[in-house]
Amino acid sequence: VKLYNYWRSSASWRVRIALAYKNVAYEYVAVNITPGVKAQNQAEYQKLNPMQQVPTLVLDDGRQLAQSMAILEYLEETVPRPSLLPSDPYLRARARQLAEVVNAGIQPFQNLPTMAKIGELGGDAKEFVRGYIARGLDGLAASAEATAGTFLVGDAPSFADVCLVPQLNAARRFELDPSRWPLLARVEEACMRLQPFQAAHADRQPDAVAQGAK
Ligand SMILES: N[C@@H](CCC(=O)N[C@@H](CS)C(=O)NCC(=O)O)C(=O)O
Repeated sequence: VKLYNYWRSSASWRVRIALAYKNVAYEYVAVNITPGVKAQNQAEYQKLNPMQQVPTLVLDDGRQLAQSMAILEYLEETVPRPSLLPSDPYLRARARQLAEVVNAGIQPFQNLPTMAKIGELGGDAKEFVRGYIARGLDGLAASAEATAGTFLVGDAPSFADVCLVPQLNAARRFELDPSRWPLLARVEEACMRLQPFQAAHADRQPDAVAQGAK
């Protein structure tokens, strides 16, 4: 498979974690979404992903799949082991619940076009984003108390942790210190002890290195 993605994109990063966790080899195709380049808006890429966003997974037969949560579900169904969902149906739903707090409740507000629009309207985009991240992480931390073990839901990583790690990185970029949410900071540490989470880290991707990240 080929993963069209960008090193610092949190949605891309989720898919990289799942691919690494499930030991799926992939070709890394960098799409530079920085405001000065906007490679996601080029006609060629738009054919792959009409939403003009990363990530897009292109299967070996050429079919495409977008939306990181849909890609995670696809990988879970096609490569069930090791699993990124608990076996109990209620806990599976809780893992998805926590993932959606990030996917639906935070990330859309921190996306580049959203920030650009807030700026155009005369608002303080950074302050706007900071507010949504803090509100979302407050909710995430409180919700996770019911299920957390070593990870957000029990003692194995799930979709919830796959979404958490890139989101905490984004929080730092907006000058929010994750230590404000001790449970989330502790789970992030547990995740980062695992090789697949290390391999998927933004700073280790080829386009990050090329851009002289951080
Ligand atoms: N819900 C989508 C979000 C995709 C998304 O917002 N991607 C961002 C990067 S994290 C992007 O491509 N931003 C550039 C743009 O929207 O122009 C997913 O989970 O895949």
